[in-house]
Amino acid sequence: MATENFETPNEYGADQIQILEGLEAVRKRPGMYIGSTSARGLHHLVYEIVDNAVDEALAGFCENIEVTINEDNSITVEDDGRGIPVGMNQKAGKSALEVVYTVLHAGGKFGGGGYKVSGGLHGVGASVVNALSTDLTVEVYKEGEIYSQSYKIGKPLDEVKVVGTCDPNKHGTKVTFHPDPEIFEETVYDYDTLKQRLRETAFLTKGLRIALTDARENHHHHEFHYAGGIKEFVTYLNRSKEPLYSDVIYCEGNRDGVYVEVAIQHNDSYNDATYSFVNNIITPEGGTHLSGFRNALTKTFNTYARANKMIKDTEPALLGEDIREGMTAIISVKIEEPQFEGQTKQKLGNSEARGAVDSIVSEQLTYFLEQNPAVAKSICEKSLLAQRAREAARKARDLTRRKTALEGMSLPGKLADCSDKDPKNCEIFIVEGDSAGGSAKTARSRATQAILPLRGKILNVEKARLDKIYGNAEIKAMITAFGTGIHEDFDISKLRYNKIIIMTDADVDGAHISTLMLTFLYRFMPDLIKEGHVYLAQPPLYKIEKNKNVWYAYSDEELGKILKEIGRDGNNKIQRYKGLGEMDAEQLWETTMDPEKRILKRVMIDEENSSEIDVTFTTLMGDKVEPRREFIEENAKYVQNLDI
Ligand code: 0RA
Repeated sequence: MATENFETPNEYGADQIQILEGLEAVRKRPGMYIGSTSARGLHHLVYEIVDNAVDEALAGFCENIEVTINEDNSITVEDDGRGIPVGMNQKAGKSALEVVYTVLHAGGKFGGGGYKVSGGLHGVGASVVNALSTDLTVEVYKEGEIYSQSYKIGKPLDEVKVVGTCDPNKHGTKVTFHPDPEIFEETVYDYDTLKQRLRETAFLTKGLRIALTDARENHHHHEFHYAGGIKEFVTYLNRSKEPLYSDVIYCEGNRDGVYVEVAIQHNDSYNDATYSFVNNIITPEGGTHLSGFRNALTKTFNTYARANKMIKDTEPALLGEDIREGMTAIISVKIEEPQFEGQTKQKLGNSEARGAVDSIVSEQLTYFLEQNPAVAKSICEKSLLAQRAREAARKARDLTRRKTALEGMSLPGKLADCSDKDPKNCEIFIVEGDSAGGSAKTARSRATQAILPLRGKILNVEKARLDKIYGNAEIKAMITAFGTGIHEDFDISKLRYNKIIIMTDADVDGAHISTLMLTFLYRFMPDLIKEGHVYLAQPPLYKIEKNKNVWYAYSDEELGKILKEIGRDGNNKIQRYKGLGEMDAEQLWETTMDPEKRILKRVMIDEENSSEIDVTFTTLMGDKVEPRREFIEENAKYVQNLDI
């Protein structure tokens, strides 16, 4: 079975052959083990190793984890846990350390209850990381001695040996690995990506200190340590919003083998920002823990509001969504054997989690509301306002529904639709301003390109309730043009255009309008973004003319490059475009709309970072000035380049 990568040295027994087959399977299908071989998979290697150390922290033996991006883009993770066992594993006939690093799924299955919890594929990935690294070295500090073993592409170079001595009080594990460039499309680590994930891990593991250092030229360093755990997570998520009350509501308990933690704080926005986790892994599709939480929340607030005469007997109950309006919450459960369900395995299935979260939250939230009547009152009042707004929105929506039924789904008057009726071929440009809209209508390829001009700034949906949103003309025009409906009516199969292209001026106002558009799409039709239908057009920043030749530059670097090539002298006239309106129809077509020549940026959502995305939108759209400035500096983050 030997291949190029796994030449078997002499005297390999059946055990070893199995191990090599295991590791070879990992190299053949890396995606099955770490999701992908893109930048995301590259970063997953770090999470696999860190998660092992976090498991040691959850077991109560590790307080510090240090992650370093080394100068050569290798990674070092050191923890101060008990150290991976180095003694002989009887069954395998070799050191337990070697088993952990060479046998697929070895983690947690040895050491007699060493691991209490472990998340699905997580916490067992040391051998996977090893198989996908050109070089890996692990050191274990125990009782004054340093044990070590090194590997190449997962294959041990020698036995586990003592390689030196250390302070007898020192204990822990240190791993350094070099991701294999033959496996990964990208081998340069992104500091901010690791920073965000490690911060989240620290929030979810209260008391644990995680340090991140970048030893490459920029020398960044951050430390994350939250004694309050998810309580501080909620404060952090609400950092650019106005909290409705100062306390963070916190519930914690153990039931039926499920450890439950919940933190809640309402703010002045209208969105539900609830994030659920199982064993520190985010569950974007929720599951039993989330439904237990929602049930407890709805029941407890209705009981309280009725008991305190805030809702009369004859009045309807609050719905869950009323209570969740403007609520930030974290649900974190730890379970020994989590079962993940759904197509993407992102939904918790364990039924005991539903009951555990429901009963712990019901009991402790009831107590909290009794002890904090002022907080209880402010949440109930906000929920009652939400209930009224919901009723008004329903009426507004029923009205438009009835209208469209009568009028046969008439398209907005300002829309210049395309003639091709197959959505696969079609795209719609949402254009800022009537004048640019006019040029775009002249320029477009009539068969496949539709144009919808919008007047001025569109409504900021972060700051408006549903009834107002449904009444807004620009928003109604977009909803009818796209054809999908929104929220619970949303149906992507009705989408009338394969590409929705936002085309705004290349200036601050244009960026603001794009963000308002994206906010609307993210809040009301997130699947359009998730499924990759939303793009940003890239108009050029400069036009360069010389001797009747014309060049366009889309960035300052490109301008420099063009000028260098054609020679900078008195004969070129450089024009800086301030807006789309400065281009005539032909120029707009050539530079921005022609599918053969244009550049589009596709807007993407990183599901694993959804809590950060939510903050991004509220930061930009919220009232506080300082966080907004920071965002604008960083704003390329959620937009990925796509050249067409
Ligand atoms: C099982 C048992 C023991 C330690 C560990 C696991 C352990 C695993 C990892 C993975 C990364 N860091 C770790 N630190 C500890 C206890 C071993 C003993 O008491 O000798």
